[in-house]
Amino acid sequence: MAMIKLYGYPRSRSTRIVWMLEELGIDYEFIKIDLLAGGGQSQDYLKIHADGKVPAIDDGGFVLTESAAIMTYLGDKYPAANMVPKPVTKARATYDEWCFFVLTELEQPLWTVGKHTFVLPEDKRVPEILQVARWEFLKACNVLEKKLVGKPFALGDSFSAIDILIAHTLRWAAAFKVPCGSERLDSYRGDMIARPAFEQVIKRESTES
Ligand SMILES: N[C@@H](CCC(=O)N[C@@H](CS)C(=O)NCC(=O)O)C(=O)O
Repeated sequence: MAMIKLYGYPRSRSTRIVWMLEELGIDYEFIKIDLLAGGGQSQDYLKIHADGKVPAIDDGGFVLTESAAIMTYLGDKYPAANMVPKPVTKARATYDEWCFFVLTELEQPLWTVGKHTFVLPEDKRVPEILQVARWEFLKACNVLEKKLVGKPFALGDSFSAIDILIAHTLRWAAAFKVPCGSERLDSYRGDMIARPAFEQVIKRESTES
């Protein structure tokens, strides 16, 4: 069976997939798309990802993009690791709820801050948006804190792909110097990144840099 190919760039959203693959214990080929050197816009890579972004995977000819979709696909494909609840269950519906919450409520305002401070070309940045985006992020963090009350992990007692999605987003917030305003979320993030699989992520990404 062909090894899964992961198209990524260190410390980007492809880190979520590296983490997922390390938790699953699956061998994979990391193909670095050098975003800073314009690698995403090469004609070859645009055939894999129409917008030239990472992550993307190629699993024996099946190409998939979008970090949360890839994590869910991998969790379904390797169910023994219990990283994604079985399809057509209430647990899966709750998992989907978490995915959409993280991507649309938590990540979205944070990414707005990122885009308007260092990602977009300077002439496209709108500094006035930063204050409201930071406020929206804090509001989402407040909801996240409530959703985690009494639980070590998002889905309850066991670690799942959702924890990767959340911890990765909170780590970005710390790197972007956007406060989450919550000691609980700081300690949750610390607990998640203390996992041995995350140590592997750091090692793998440093060899690919
Ligand atoms: N919604 C996508 C977002 C992917 C995305 O924006 N990736 C960034 C890196 S974190 C990228 O490739 N940016 C390069 C570009 O915008 O050209 C996902 O979650 O996979």
